[in-house]
Amino acid sequence: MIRPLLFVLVTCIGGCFAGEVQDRHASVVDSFVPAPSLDLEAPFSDPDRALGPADGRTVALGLGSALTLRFFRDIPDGRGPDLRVVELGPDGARAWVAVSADGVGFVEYAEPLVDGDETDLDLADVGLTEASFVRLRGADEAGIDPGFDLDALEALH
Ligand SMILES: [Ca+2]
Ligand SMILES: [Ca+2]
Repeated sequence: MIRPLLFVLVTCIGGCFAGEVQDRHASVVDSFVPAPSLDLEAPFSDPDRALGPADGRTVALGLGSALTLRFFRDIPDGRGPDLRVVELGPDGARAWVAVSADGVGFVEYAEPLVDGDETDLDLADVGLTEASFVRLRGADEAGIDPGFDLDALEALH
C-alpha cells in the first residue's frame, strides 16, 4: 500500500483535488430520483455504487428512476466511442442515457441502452464535443434487482 500512496502524493504536488485520483470514472452523484418501486433499504438502492471503477456492485434503475453522475473533468469527443457504460446483466433491462457538458442541457441518445456487460457510446452521435455529466433513466423493471443494474461509467479518452 505504501507505493500507491506515495504515487498519489507525488502526483498531487502542484495542485490536486480528490477527483483526479479516479478521473476515468464517474466521481459524484449529481442527483438521484429512485424508482417509486425501489426498496430504499436494499443495497442496490445506493447510487454511490455506480461511482469509481466497475466492481460488481450496482444500483438498480427501475422505471421512473433518474440518476445523474458527474465526472471531474470533461470527456472529449475523441476517435470512436468516448464513454463506456458497465451494467450487470443480462435480464432484459433497458435505460435511456443522456449526456451534458454543463449539467443543465442534456442530449438523450435515440436508442435505449440494453443491458449486458458493456455499452460504448460516442459523443459525436448526439452532436457533443465534450461532456462531464451522464444521466440514466430506467425504462423498465426487468430482473431481480428491478431495472437496469448500473455498475460504473468509464471515460475512454
Ligand atoms: Ca467519439
Ligand atoms: Ca459499481
